Amino acid sequence: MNTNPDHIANLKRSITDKLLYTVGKQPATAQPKDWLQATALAVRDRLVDRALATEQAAQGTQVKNVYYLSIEFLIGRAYTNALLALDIQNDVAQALTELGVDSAALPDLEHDAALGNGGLGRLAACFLDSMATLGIAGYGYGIRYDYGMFRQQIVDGRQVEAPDYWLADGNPWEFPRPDIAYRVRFGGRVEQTHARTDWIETQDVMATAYDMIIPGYATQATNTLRLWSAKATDPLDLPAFNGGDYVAAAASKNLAENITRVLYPDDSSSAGRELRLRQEYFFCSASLQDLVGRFFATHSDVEQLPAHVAIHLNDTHPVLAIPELMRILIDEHHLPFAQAWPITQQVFSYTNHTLMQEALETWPVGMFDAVLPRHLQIIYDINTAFITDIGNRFGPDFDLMRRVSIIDENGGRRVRMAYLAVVASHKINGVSALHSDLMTKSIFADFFKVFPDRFTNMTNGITPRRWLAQANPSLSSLIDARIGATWRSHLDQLARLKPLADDHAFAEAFRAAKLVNKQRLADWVQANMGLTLNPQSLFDVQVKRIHEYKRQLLNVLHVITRYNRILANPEADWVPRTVVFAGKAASAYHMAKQIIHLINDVASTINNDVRVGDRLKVVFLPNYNVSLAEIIMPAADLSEQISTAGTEASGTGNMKLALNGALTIGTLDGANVEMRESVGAENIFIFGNTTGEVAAVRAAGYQPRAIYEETAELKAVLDTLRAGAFSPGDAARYHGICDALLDWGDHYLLLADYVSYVAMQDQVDALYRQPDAWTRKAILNVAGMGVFSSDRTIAEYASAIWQVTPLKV
Ligand code: 26Q
Repeated sequence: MNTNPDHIANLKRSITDKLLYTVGKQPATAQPKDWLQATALAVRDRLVDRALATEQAAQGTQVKNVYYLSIEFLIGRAYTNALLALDIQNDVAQALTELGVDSAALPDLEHDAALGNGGLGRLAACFLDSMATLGIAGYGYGIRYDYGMFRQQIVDGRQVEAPDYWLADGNPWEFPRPDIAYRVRFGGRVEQTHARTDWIETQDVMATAYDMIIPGYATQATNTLRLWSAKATDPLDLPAFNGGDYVAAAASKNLAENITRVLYPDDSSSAGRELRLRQEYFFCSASLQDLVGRFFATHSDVEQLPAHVAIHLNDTHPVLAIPELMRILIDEHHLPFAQAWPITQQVFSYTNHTLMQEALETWPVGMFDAVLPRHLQIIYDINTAFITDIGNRFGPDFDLMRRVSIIDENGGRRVRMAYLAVVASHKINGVSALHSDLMTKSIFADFFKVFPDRFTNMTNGITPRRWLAQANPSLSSLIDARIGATWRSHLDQLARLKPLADDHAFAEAFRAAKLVNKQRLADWVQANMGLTLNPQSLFDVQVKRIHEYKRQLLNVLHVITRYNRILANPEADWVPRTVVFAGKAASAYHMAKQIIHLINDVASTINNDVRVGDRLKVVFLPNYNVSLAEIIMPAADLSEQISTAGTEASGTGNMKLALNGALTIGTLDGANVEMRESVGAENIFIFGNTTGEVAAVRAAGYQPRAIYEETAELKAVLDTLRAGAFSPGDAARYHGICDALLDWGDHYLLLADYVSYVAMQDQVDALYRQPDAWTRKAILNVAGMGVFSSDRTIAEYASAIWQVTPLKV
């Protein structure tokens, strides 16, 4: 990371060249944005050199390619990440300084690529980073949305959605490939003549490719993320245009191109919208045409496909890739079904990310037939072959056949996408040990009996490059000074920090680094919200999508409890706390939006109550995204991971926070279970009902109102909420929330966990009063997080699922 005069001279020349000849600006008049654009392009050239080297290394070799299909890639910013990968942060900073530019101001001018909702999309981005770093020949395939995840504004305490114009200043990181374009067909009808099947009279849209280079760390290797954008087949509807109706002519073009206009901002319910189905097929079809074409460019024997191609389905959103491959093999390469099917099964694998019924994708057969008639036929054929096989193996168990059928015949007929994924994949994995276990006992219990060997676990991970090296320079340099710098690509080396937990000087420096990061967040809040935070207070952080199962509301119940206690006993020795929330609600999710409103109402009540003073502050940070997460994660003392046991598949924010030295307060849910094992049970605050206890509580006839009646503090909290203490002039505002907890069954068992949660929060305070003991545990958390690198996760996928070996560049 030392600066090199030759490099700096070269960089200065390429940056000014880009500024002049590509951006078209003079140094004297260029704005910071222009300099960012020019610098990004200069940096990109260096990535291109690496991409070409990677391509050359792969040439002629018969490596197996991994294709990671995901409808979301939540990448965030690329600039700082590219500098880190190329190890030229200091050179670029120096070059810009010599050019008279404030280099520190540039990163924040870049728009986030927010092409995802949350955990699933961010996981895909971490996986690309790790595949490149490990030298796995991989491609990401997804959608280039014109508008990514909406921008969240908070107006009068409520979430208001605004469009995300992420491409407004252009995107220096993408390479448009107008020559790489595929026709994607929709609708029409299927004509069967003898041995031939024709799908005809379709409405077509072109998919055009945009590539992004994904650099690996400490390697020359790069991978490609190929995103598809919809383009009308004809520039304009010519008959309409010639008939004089210019507007109609342009409208049909818009209709086709609407397919990739916007990301669905919903991560929790399958609304069954036809445009969503079209998005899914659009990117699956383009990706399959592309990769099958790449295979046949160098091979002629289709039986060799599974030896050279692994296709991974990130949840069910890309499941249409299965019937699409079958269609290509049968209709275009004239394979019989019985030959195409085993090839397909060897190629595909599938990750499940949720057990929640309402998030499982199913499509009405009628809609499916109208949009993809040929694929529906193929799915029927797959289902028939599968059910016949079940009959042969298990006898005429018609109830089992009905239960596992890809077509749900209960009520309106629907295609069950998860079942299609399971039937067509040779491996199916969950994303944490607990989740993978529950998966085989709940939604896939019947399939687990039928295909026990297909099911496996791949515990999630996060990239240490973005989530420690990049986001937390102060802690990173401290770690470097003690154990060297190679943890960036060998995160298990963090275990070498364990002995330092008792090293006084290290602990002091660790605390100082945390304080720097807390000050940085406080500065952000001051600048963006005009609110002053005390960096000496305990920063208690819950940042994630807003959802009932994640129980932000339980956190709020604790905040109000604490508020009531402070008012009752202001002179007690309070540990000052700042409770930080951030996260977006799906735009149609009423209860989640109510929770945001409540957090903001509680925040303004408490923050403006002079009796509280510095003892408690509450803040809801607007527009949570990857870039904001990079500021929040390093600043947290306490990480809230408090979902009802059995509901959070893994969580990855839990890993980011602990890696940055936060202690976790959490339930035994998702990857929290494995985090407890790694960091030691004495270094994590676990509370609440376990999965088994949750089931028992429900089975015994859960009575939240009884808990309310017998828990005086809880009763006081809900009574003040109902009385309108946080919504002056609108007492009814939170009656719905109170009713959901007391009268509608408290589906996520907040009240059942309330007492143990609040008691555990008292223990958190007690520990925070002992800075040495706290810091010791925080260091042991960092030291124990090595296993949660996405490099480990991807190495496991590579050997156990994809059967690929890294390629050395
Ligand atoms: C489905 C149909 C229609 C519209 C939208 C969707 C949709 C989109 C996104 C459904 C779900 C998602 C995203 C799910 C998700 O982010 N799941 C999270 O995945 C993480 C990575 O494995 C886990 O850590 C989290 O526990 C899990 O909630």
